Amino acid sequence: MHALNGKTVTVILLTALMLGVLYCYISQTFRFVVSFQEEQETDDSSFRSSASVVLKTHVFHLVAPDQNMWDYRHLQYKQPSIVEGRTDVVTVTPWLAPVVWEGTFNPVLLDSIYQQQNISVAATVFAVGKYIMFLKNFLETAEQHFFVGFRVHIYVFTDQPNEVPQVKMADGRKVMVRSVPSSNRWQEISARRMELIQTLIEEELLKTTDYIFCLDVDSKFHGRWGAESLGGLVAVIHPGYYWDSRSKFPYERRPQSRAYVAPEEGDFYYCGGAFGGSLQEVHLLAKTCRLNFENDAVEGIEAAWQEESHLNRYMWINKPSKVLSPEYLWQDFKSRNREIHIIRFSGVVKNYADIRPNV
Ligand code: 48C
Repeated sequence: MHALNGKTVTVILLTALMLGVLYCYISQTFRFVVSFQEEQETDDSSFRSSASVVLKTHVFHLVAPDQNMWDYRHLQYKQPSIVEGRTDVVTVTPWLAPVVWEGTFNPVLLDSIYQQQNISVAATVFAVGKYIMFLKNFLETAEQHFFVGFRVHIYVFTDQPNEVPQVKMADGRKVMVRSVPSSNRWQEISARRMELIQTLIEEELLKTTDYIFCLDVDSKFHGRWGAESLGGLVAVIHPGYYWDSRSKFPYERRPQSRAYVAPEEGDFYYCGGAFGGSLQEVHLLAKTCRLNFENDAVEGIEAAWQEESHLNRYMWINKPSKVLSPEYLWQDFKSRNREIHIIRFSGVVKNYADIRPNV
């Protein structure tokens, strides 16, 4: 047998090295997969594929994404702490729902987790009568701040569909216009939103959308509103009352109304102009508020702040699973309090006498 020449030996050694590297990589990856699978087996004894576990619990299964194909490093970020953080605000409710404030979450981490879940988000906004004048700023600022980088459909309900402004939107984001009749009572326009949200969910969203947020049109976005706001039933603390005692909240106080909240009851005062969550939760909220509003009307009573009163009664009984701070619906006429580190969405200054069909 001829002695192996130098070149052949080199080729053999290089091939062996490549095979060794490949083996290490595959065994490394396989170990993770097997360990995850084993974990599932031991966790729930009967064998279920990891995929079925992820599919079943995708809502609560927050997976940190790989940075890239070739190594198993993940997103790097500042070490979190459970002993150092914001001390000027409360960040959890008595029923252990998070209260979202600036500085309590990592937006890059959250986006990297939820981008993988391929979620779709809907928003509803009503622009009836003279309120159409607010729509352009609403839509343009939503494009800059509301779930940027996600699939978003904004449903605009209006009595003037031809007046809806054209706004350039990124891929996967679009405006859907729905015609609604006008009314000569702003209270009716506002309250009817619950019925229209309920039917929109039933007729169009249940099979296509994961989350929905229902927002006032006479407002603009000024900062990020993103994946940190996702949850089952999501409420927004009203900027006007979060320092007040509950007896001062403008709840409906007449026991005859289905929106009634007694003086010693109530957690927070929530906005009617911003709420959301999963399709199922928001459908139940809208349906319940609509029915209670209609049944009150049959008995000749209209709650103090229409559907906002019914929403507050609903959230007293059905606790929200995530609470957004007043950063998520401020009021431009107010000066910024020290605990408000960012204004994300805010009601614009307006004269109701100029824009409401009746004051
Ligand atoms: O679209 C209208 N037209 C009206 O004439 C009265 C209310 N509305 C909608 O209802 C707007 O979407 C408003 O944002 C919402 C009720 N909210 C407000 O009027 C203030 N944000 C309190």
